[in-house]
Amino acid sequence: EIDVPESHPRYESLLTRHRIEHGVDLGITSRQGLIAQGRGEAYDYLLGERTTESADRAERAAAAHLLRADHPVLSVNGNAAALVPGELVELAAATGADLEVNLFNRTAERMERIADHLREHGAEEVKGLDADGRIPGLDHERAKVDADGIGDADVVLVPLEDGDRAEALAAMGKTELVIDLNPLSRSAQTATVPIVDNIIRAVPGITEHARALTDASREELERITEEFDREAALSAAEDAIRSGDL
Ligand code: PTJ
Repeated sequence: EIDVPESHPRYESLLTRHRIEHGVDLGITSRQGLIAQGRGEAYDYLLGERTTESADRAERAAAAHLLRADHPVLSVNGNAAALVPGELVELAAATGADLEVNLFNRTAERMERIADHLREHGAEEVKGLDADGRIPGLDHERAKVDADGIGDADVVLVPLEDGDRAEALAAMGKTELVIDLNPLSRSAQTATVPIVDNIIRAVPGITEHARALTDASREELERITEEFDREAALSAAEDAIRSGDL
């Protein structure tokens, strides 16, 4: 593991970097994933490397959507798999969601390695390898999904998504929960629930809310999802960045 004292002011950030680097070494994370992480870190720094109150509300709304869904699916790419594999397995268990590997830079080898990595972290079933469904309006590789996975889902959690695919999934009428530290990114802008938080904190945050809401009535879950204000969440994130109030 990594030799950084926990008291180091940038401990979490250094640990995260190490996980991403390790992900590249394991053939899970793409080299572009390193660049994406750097971009995310810059926003996280500006947000004070914390879950804002507004992001916490978004995490609660995301949990309510997952619990309400007929068929929720958590989409997993190379960065998510390297950073929060066990946490994604826990969220899937807490909400009854499927896990599906869906890659921007898709290769058969990375698909297999990510699926294995999730299984090593406790996943029973991992979707994405059949690739017998398609997202309309996208070029070939990124469009591949499982017909009985994302293809059939009504609610999809897409962490660190690229804008085109986020838009195409939204165009299919799916409820999209997006984790992205950049509130101005197209994926955050098109999401039903934009969660502007580091995936490292966001996934355990959604799980915690899902556990607290396990016994909530259908009406209560509906109220939470309906009361969520996506525009307010996006402007709160932008305000937090601009205020420089670290
Ligand atoms: O594994 P693959 O092949 O599917 O590729 C995945 C990446 C992430 C490389 C690919 O989807 C990509 O290039 O994404 P982008 O366009 O760089 O977008 C990534 C977004 O995620 C950016 O807006 C970043 O700010 C954000 N981001 C990066 N790291 C984190 C993050 N958001 C939350 N938590 C992070 N740790």
